[in-house]
Amino acid sequence: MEHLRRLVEELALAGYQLDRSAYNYLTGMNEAERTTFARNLLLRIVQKPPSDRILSKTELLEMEMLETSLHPELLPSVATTIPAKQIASDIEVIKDPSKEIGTGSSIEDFSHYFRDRFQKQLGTLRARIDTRDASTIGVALGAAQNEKIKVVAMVMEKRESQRKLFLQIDDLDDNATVLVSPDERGAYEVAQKVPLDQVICVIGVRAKGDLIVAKEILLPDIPDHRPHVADEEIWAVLLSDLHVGSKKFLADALGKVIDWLNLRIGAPNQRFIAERTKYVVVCGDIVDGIGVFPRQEQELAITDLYEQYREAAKYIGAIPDHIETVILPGNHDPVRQALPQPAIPKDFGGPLYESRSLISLGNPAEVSLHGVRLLLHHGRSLDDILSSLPSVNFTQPEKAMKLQLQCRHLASEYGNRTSIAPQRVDHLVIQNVPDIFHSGHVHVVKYENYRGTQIINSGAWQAQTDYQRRVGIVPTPGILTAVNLQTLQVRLINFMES
Ligand code: D5M
Ligand code: FE
Ligand code: ZN
Repeated sequence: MEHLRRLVEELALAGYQLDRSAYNYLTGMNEAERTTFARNLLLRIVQKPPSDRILSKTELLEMEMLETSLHPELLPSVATTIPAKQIASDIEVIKDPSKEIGTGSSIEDFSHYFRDRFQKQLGTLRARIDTRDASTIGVALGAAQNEKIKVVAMVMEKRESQRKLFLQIDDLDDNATVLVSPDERGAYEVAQKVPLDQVICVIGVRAKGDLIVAKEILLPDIPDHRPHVADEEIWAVLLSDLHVGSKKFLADALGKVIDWLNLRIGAPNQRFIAERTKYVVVCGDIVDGIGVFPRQEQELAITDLYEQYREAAKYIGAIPDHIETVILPGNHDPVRQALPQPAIPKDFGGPLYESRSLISLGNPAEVSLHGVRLLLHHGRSLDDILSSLPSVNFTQPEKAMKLQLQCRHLASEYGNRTSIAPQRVDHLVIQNVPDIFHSGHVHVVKYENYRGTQIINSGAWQAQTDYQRRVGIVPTPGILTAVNLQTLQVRLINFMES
């Protein structure tokens, strides 16, 4: 009778009711017959909606005669089985900084940190055919004037003079000055966008003094690649920036997401995704927090951190049990601000942890879902990158994320608004090429495929804040991003619409 109840519910959602004759007709069937009948019935209703809202047995029989021609993707399932329940979860945590975070920040750690960053990025560049033979700055400066040279070094300083860019570079042993003229267009464009403290390869010629004239500048970059994909059709829902506790938190929209995941609402093609959703990943800013910026209390509906998590737990706890849920902290969650951040602690986040089983990771983290590798990062450093990238604005987080992939680093510049804790190792280097790179923070939904990696910024569930209005930031809240792990195709569902 469970199936019959679901059919009645689905019909009600579509605006139809069964009269007694129709109900009796259905209860007279056996379970298997009823399942098939129900599936076809819903399909026909989508295809050729009956004019009468109350369906009798006669109408059911008439509809049974109609041919169906819908695409199988649109099959509204009154499924006896929900695909995501049938498929076992396949999740592996590849990297979680939580376990490795030390106290850090001694002078020794600081030099260790940069040495580790340099070595890792040098390793990436050495793996490339075109940069394999790069030398040190010392060797390059020993070359004769006008001789061709190729060095790997870190950008320490950037300045502009008479339309030319000058990069001060350092390879931990020596330093040099690189002159980049706008006439070398490719090199100039890279020099413009390269963040400070980024490791690059400079190809050029030796000039006087400590000067190198650049012909080409290469970032470590990711190779054009074929991503890993899942064997079967399974979807992951990517969320971020819930900001529960803020006056601008969109409770109705997020409530609808939960209803949709529980198959209570949604058009057939949206339901199709919910039925195949095996993972929900929440990439930080779960709550709005307390004291994150001056006078934030004026923007809070819930002024107690624990209560904010208690409210958030109502949503997280209502995600169906068969969906694995991964959470990360953002800059509004109560963990240290410096990257890498540890997982949300149990003392504040208690209600979340009690609400369901969770995979709670630090920021940034890496997981594999059915073999698909995801790099997860809240995205605080996107502010720094977006404000310094020429001809890019805050509505283009995907462009900043693309630059992070090219730099193979999540926050190259040290000492800007994004604080970095100098650990002995640099957790922010992108060592593995991700198949999906997921961030939030900017509150603007955008996605783009870059060399086989699906870049996704998952927007927010908070309407425009007063701060954002003052500085002219227009977010795109209430739009959900879902990704098919078999194809890496992205689908957006707008939960602000009814
Ligand atoms: O950040 C959401 C977006 O808004 C992100 O692009 C930064 C920007 N933002 C929001 N509040 C501030 C303040 N007070 N200063 C600077 N930038 C801000 P979120 O992490 O959700 O606050
Ligand atoms: Fe946010
Ligand atoms: Zn944020």
